[in-house]
Amino acid sequence: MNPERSEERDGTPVGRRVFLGTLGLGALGVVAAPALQSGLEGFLGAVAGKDPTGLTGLLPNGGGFRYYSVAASVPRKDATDYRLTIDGLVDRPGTHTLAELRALPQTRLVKDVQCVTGWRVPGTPFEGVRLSHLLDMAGVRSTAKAIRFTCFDGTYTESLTLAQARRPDILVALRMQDKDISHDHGGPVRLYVAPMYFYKSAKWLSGITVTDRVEPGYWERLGYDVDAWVGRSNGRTDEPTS
Ligand SMILES: Nc1nc2c(c(=O)[nH]1)N[C@H]1C(S)=C(S)[C@@H](COP(=O)(O)O)O[C@H]1N2
Ligand SMILES: [Mo]
Repeated sequence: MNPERSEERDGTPVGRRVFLGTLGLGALGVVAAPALQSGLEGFLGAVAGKDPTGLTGLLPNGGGFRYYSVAASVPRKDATDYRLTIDGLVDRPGTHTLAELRALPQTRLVKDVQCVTGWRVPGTPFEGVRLSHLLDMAGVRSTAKAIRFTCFDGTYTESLTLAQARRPDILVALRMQDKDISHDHGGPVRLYVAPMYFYKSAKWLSGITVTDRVEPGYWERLGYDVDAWVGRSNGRTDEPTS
């Protein structure tokens, strides 16, 4: 079945075709076809949300990655409308545009990525601004203990302790696999928490709030460990990534 034909018939927006193309799902046929009416992004979101270990494994993926979103659809943002807000227990709250983030010192790390559901992608370059640098710019207050991350998908959240957030291997990432981060991988800006399971690396990052206590993130409220060290959490024994 040709998805473009069915899109014409269903009147699905053209943007859907771009998304299909990006994921390389054009030949998925029988798996994709029933999903087109409700929208493929919704289908992916539902699958990833209900069974992160299961059906998403059937989908083709670029370079070993699976694309996950717990939101049914996510708006696209680029240099014209992307903003990162930093607020909470800081002396200088504010926002950064993409151009401002690109102008800050960039750090490149190349490490394995490990998802808690089992898949691992070797030696993946991430590049961006150290989270610790952004926190220093904002001036973290002495009462601060933790960070809450929010996303412009409107749903996903993550958390770190302040001590974790100050590690040099945690980035506000602008690039992944030596390219600007694609929409599907959480671009234009995602968090990259090198030493922890990949669910800590919040996609479509839009907010960094400094708080006085850890507030468990989306998956953590559903049972995953808050301290998500690879190989030392979630009952798993994977080789550490950082
Ligand atoms: N906003 C948002 N960030 C997210 C997720 C998500 O569903 N929404 N899934 C997490 C999980 S469980 C994983 S394994 C990775 C997947 O990243 P990828 O889609 O770039 O492979 O993103 C993490 N960050
Ligand atoms: Mo994951």
